[in-house]
Formats: sequence, C-alpha cells, structure tokens
Amino acid sequence: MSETAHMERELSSQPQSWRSAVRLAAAGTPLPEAGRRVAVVGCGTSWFMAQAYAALRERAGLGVTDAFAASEALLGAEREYDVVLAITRSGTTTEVLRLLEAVRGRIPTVTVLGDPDTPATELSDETVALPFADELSVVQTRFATSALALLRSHLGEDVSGAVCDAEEALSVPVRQEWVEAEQFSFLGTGWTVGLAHEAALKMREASQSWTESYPAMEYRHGPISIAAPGRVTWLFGPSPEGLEEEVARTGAVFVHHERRDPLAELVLVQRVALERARSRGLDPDAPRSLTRSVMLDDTP
Ligand code: F1P
Repeated sequence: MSETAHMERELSSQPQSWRSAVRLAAAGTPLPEAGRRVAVVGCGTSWFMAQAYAALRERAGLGVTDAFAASEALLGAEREYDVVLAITRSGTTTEVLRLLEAVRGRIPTVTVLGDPDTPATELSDETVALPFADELSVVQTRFATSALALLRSHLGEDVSGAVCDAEEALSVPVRQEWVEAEQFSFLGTGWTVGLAHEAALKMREASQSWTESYPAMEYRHGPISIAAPGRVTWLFGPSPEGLEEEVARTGAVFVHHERRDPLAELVLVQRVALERARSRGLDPDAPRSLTRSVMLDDTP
C-alpha cells in the first residue's frame, strides 16, 4: 500500500461512518441520560472529543459535564459524578485503563471505543463499540469524529447536515497556500474549542507542522502576535466581533467557513494535514515518535 493510504481511506469514509454512528445512537445506548453529572475522559484526540462533548452537553442544559485528560482527571467524592464516560479508539491506552480501574465499583463507567476486544471492555461497566470506525492509521480521523457524531446524536442533535457538509468538505479543493503555510493557529468557541485543539494536533501528528490552538476570545490576549504573512488563522464556529479584521491587519490568512458544520470543517483540516504530509514526504500512517496507542509498562 502506498504511503498515506490508510489515513486517506479512513478520512474519506467519514460520512458513511457518521451515518452508522447516528444509527447506533438511535438504536439505544448506555450513554449518560439528561441530568446526570458526567466526567468525560480521554487522551490525545479522544480528550479533545471529550472537550467538545462536555461543552455541547452542558450548554444544552443536559447536566454538569467536565472533560479531563485521563491522566489529570479529578474524580474525588466531593465532585459527585454519576458517571465516567471514557473515549478511546484503541481500548488499550494506559491512562484510560488506570482511571477505569481506579473508579471501578465507585462511579459507573461507560466507554466509547473502536476496538471492543480490548482491556477497556473488561474494565468498563458499559461500552458503546464503534468497530466500523476503527482505524489502521496511527493518526486518528474517523473514530474521533464518529464518536462525536454518536455523542451529538445522543444529545438530540440532528447531524444529517453535518454528514452532507462532510461530503462537501471531502470534495472542495485544498488550497496551495494552506499546504505551504509556515504556521497555523486554530480557534474555536464553546464545543469547537475541542475541535480547534484536535485540528492543531492532527496537523502536528500527520505533518510535523507548527500549530497552536486557543479559545477564539483568548487569541487577542497574546497569541495573535504569532500571526503574520504566510501563516494561517483558522476559525471553527462563530466569529467573535472584530476578530477577522484584526487578523487581516497582521497579514495572516484568515480561514472561516461559517456555513459548514464545524465537525465537517475538521474533515477539511484533516485533508490539509494529509496534503502537507505528502508534500514533505511524510507518512501519517506511521508518524514520527507515535504509536497507535500509548501503552506504558504497567498497563493492567
Ligand atoms: C489516544 C491517542 C491518540 C494519538 C496517539 C496516541 O488513543 O492519544 O489520540 O493520536 O496515537 O493515542 P486512544 O485512547 O483514543 O486509542
């Protein structure tokens, strides 16, 4: 198989994979019901999907929802979580397994995972498996977005528009100025902050690019000093007043496709990451210093 083959095939299959996730949500899942106090955890890409879900759920008035990196989760009794929701494609990530083991019998757990034949299943009270979204590439694309499509659907959102937007995001041209840019800053608000962090991570993992990411309103509190000609500021979701004009004054390229669902916009960034990898002779299916899952020595 040629370099980049898995990532390209997997990212291209996202519309079908999201449809499968929506069907799964409609069929009934053990995901947290409205009113439950939820801690949602993951590592890397899965943590960023947790952040997006937490913002969506709590802002929809469906209950307290806090997102944590699995290694930094605060799950003391005083927080009174009703459920821990873990997200992990591999089902083998050490920090996630340690956390599931640590709360076992004290806080009910449900894990959204790509590969159910893994230790996370044994350590979780409930699971929601997305084997159709599991991936061969080290760099995650469709598992993460399908997990979020599942979670959005479970929150009561109609994600059919996002599916159509993803199809469109797969067909629009990737601009050469994005492939050649020196630096990217990704911004978001609310649930799209997590997407901005994921966009930045994807670009780093797949193409070793210099990227940063911030809540959009934080950008003017320092990070905008990085914006300059030949660099890109890429916004997910609604634009804070005056931001576009301020970025334009720096000479940086401002990218904001306001009408596209932000999850579909992430698909476009994945394509940019792939093209940047190709242009640098890199293989995002096997990126430098990364493995499909981080498994430390004492994994249970
Ligand atoms: C999480 C993760 C990935 C990252 C890298 C290492 O994996 O941090 O997001 O790209 O490959 O693993 P998982 O817990 O979702 O399997």
